[in-house]
Amino acid sequence: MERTFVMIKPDGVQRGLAGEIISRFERKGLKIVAMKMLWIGRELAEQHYAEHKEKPFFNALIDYITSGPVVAMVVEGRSAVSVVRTMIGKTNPAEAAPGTVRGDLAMDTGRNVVHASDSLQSAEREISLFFKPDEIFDYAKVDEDWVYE
Ligand code: YYY
Ligand code: MG
Repeated sequence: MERTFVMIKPDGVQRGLAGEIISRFERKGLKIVAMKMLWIGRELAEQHYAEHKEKPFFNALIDYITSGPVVAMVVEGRSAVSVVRTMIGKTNPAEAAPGTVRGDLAMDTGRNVVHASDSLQSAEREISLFFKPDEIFDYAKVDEDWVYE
């Protein structure tokens, strides 16, 4: 099983979409193994988006992601990194397919409601930025035999 990092961004929280987005992952059969609401400071935001430090949109991105509370999660499942990336859709919501979170719920790249790790390596890095090991739970879910053969 893989673990990936998912975050409902400030616009997702402000627009009351947290439940809708969490529901999609639950209904898919993914397991939420950690979750919390937090208000990210600039330092954590800059670490999280370190790969984009030199990009023209970096400052706006940091302003946006620190503009209100977010909901951070660790989501577990078979091929969870790629499954969740497929479910959230392309970075630009105008190009994201219908049926994806961004395709259904957003309009603008700078307000694309959700983050998910883009590789196993990013997932490990991002999970450790946001969660201590004892905030991530190992537990059996009753429907596991009905989700996986
Ligand atoms: O992983 P993902 O969120 O789909 O896109 P990234 O290329 O990692 O960019 C992170 C974040 O930066 C994106 O969700 C919105 C913002 N952004 C932007 O504002 N303008 C761009 N041209 C590209 C990305
Ligand atoms: Mg990314």
